[in-house]
Amino acid sequence: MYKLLSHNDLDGVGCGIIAKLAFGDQVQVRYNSISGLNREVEYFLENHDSNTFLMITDLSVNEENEKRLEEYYQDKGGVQLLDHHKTALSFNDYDWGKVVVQNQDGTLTSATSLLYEYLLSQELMEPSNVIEEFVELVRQYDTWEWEKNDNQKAKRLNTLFFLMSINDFEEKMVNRLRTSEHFHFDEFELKLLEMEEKNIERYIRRKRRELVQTELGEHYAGVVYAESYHSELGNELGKEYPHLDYIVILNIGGKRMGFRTIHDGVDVSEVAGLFGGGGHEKASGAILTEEAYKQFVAKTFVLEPLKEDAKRNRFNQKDSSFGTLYKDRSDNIFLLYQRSEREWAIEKNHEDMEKAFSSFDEAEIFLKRKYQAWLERDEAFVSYLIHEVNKKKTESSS
Ligand SMILES: [Mn+2]
Repeated sequence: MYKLLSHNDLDGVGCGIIAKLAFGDQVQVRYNSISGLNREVEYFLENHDSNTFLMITDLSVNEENEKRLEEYYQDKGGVQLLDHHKTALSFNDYDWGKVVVQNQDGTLTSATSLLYEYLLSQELMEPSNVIEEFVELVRQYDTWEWEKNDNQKAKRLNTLFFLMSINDFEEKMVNRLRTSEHFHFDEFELKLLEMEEKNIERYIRRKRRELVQTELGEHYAGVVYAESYHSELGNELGKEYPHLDYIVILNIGGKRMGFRTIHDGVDVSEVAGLFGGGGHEKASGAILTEEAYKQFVAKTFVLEPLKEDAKRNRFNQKDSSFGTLYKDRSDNIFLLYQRSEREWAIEKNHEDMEKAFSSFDEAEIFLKRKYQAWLERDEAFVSYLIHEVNKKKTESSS
């Protein structure tokens, strides 16, 4: 017999699906939250029968269970831990631990891809096209490579995962991977996905107007309250407000918070670490402690949300040769323009700010961080220009 303890997200459940394909009813699978795993491991160690081989995927155990598993292994117990989180790399010190973050070719790994390769290498499973396709979709979703590759199928797989119970999803996928040549969604699922995607779009549009800006250490963060669609939300808000280093998503009811960044230079697993959490460079999480509550909830409660840049402008465009007009909540008006070949400057209320920037983006980041300014609409830009022209006329005629 096998027992698999895995994470309760798509990648974790992907492991359960692969295990069921390999072992059928010879495997018992339990999906856990990050905090639930240790209880399950303790239960196993106290109640197992020695013929059961324990596998742990996409999660790692606490220090106490780490020691107990090592004793169990030394005592001839069968155990294998497979993970791809860089915070778990120290488990490679054990014979029963295998943590790989990156493949030889530089692509990132996922727990599902590691388990599939492991089972193939142990000859516990036969290679198959459709399973390989499924594993690759899960891997691309879990590592966010799908975004770079615009792999909508990978994204949709995760959307579908959240639309049904874990058991239904697992059963459906096991059947599909057993019987199909290639991985596909059926007609009903496609309809569901379409509806859900519209739903997510509306949700994100609403949340975009609720984002507040705060500073923590050297970083600028956007804070938003949300219970669903954390990945999509973190990604969309990050792109909408690129001057923010990362997005904090607060789930007050669940007393949890998630951190997401779209920037390569920012490591949100470090930010989560400040509050006792962890995760990946681009996505991490932690429990909403009292300290975090003060930082992200109490401190930001009085703030007004960021205003979105005007959309669909024809004239007031970023990095235009006429300059670009911004406004802030105190009615300050900023004109960002290119002063010389390598220099951008800002006029605040028609006065030079006596600051130079080496690019348009650098100047805009300054404006947005310091003043939370937004791109004005065309009408305001046009009247600003007319005002400037008239002023010059009056100056030259007097
Ligand atoms: Mn994973």
